This record gives sequence, structure tokens and C-alpha cells, in this order.
Amino acid sequence: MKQKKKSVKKPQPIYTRKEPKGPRIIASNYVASAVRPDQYPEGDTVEVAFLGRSNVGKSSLINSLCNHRGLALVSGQPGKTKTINFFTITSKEDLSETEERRYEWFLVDLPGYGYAKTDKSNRNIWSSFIADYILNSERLMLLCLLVDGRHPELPIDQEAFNWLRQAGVPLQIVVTKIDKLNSKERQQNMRFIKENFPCETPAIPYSSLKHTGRELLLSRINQVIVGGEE
Ligand SMILES: Nc1nc2c(ncn2[C@@H]2O[C@H](COP(=O)(O)OP(=O)(O)OP(=O)(O)O)[C@@H](O)[C@H]2O)c(=O)[nH]1
Ligand SMILES: [Mg+2]
Repeated sequence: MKQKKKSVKKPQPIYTRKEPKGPRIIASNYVASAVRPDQYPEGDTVEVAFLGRSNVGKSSLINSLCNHRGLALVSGQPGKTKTINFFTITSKEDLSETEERRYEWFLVDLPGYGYAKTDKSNRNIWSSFIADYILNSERLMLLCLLVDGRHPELPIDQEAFNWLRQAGVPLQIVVTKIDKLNSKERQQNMRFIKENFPCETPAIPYSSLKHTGRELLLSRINQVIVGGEE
């Protein structure tokens, strides 16, 4: 008799109602994919980008942050995001019972680096179109560099961090998949990241599965979008 195959269901994020103080995201929509500057969407709004190794959890984090399942494509296969993907975001702040303020900004999902199947002759960390975007986008006000909480010691992440620091990009380190660590590992790895990825603001531990760190990261982004409107 044929045995029935057991299906192993991967845990899925449960979407959240918890929102931080200040502006909160009320709408998020995909707007464009680009590999050249003339394909970037028009506008002069503030931009917040997400970068990290392939499979580090960028797209999952974007969906968790926007509380929008399926906004960015998530995959167990590394190298899923191949283009620079732009999303328009509306954040709304209630100033009083009758007054509100809205902020329009772009969220940018960048292709992952360090994917083994990319061109091995390319000695750069990432393709030149990604470097062009990071170095030339006048709207880019914050780049969130994602580091896998389980593997903070990978040389390629250190290389990426050094490159970004040298280029003077405003950085926020986000430590992903924190739900996969026990408290001892978490403490050890966060200490390692503090020492090896020093930034103006502390690294934010994040779980897209549980939305851990969401309020902290949204508050950090709010500083940028509110500041950018002044
Ligand atoms: N347990 C857990 N798994 C996660 C988390 N974030 C992402 N994952 C899983 O990690 C895998 C990769 O996630 P993606 O969000 O597609 O990663 P990415 O960085 O966008 O990958 P590329 O687009 O290929 O560079 C998927 O199987 C996700 O379900 C998290 O916080 N916790
Ligand atoms: Mg992706």
C-alpha cells in the first residue's frame, strides 16, 4: 500500500495589529523594478533601502514591516530578487482628532549579494547597477543592512559593511531570523555585531515571523521620513 506523504508546513508569519507611536504605514504598493537609473520611479520623496546577503530575509522583512503579505516575493531559494524593486509607502500620523499628516516615501528591495551562482569572475560584492544605485540615488536617506542572526561572522557581510561605510551611506544594521536563536546565541551574536558593525544607532534584532523589532525599526525609519519632510 502506498504511504501518504507527510506535508511539512513551514511556519508562516502572523500579521500584526501593533503599531508604533508616530507615523504608521497605511498603504504599500509595488511600483517599479529597475536595473538602470532611467527605470527608477520619478519623484523626490525619501527612500529607505534594504540590502543583505541572498536569503538573509530582506523580502520577508519588508512584508513584515508593511504588514503586507506578498508585497515582496519571498523564496527559500537564494537569489530570488534580481532587480531593484521600488514600493510606494504612505505613512499617516494623527496629530489630533481632526488633523493628520501623511508622508509618501519609497521603500527599496535590493538584490541579495553573495549568491554562489552569480558570475564568479565578478570580483565585486554586488553588480555595478546596485553600486550605482547606492552611490548615486539622491533620495536614499537610510540603508538597512541585514545580517543573518545565525551567521554574523561571514566575511562577505563585513566586506559589504566596510564598502558602505567608506561610501558614507547612512546605515542601520538589522539582525534577521532572530527567532532561530536561543537567548545565549542571541546575546553572543548581538555582541559580535556591535563590535564588528559599529554604527551611530544600535543594531536592531528582527524576526519577520514574529515581528520582533518591528516597532524599533519603524521608529528608526520614521526619524528619516519625518526629518526628510522638513
Ligand atoms: N524563521 C525565520 N525565517 C525567515 C525569516 N525571514 C525570512 N525567513 C525565511 O528565509 C528565506 C529567505 O527569505 P527572503 O525574505 O526571500 O530572503 P531575501 O533576502 O529576500 O532573499 P533573496 O531575494 O533571494 O536575496 C525564506 O524561506 C523565509 O521564509 C525570519 O525572521 N525567521
Ligand atoms: Mg528577496
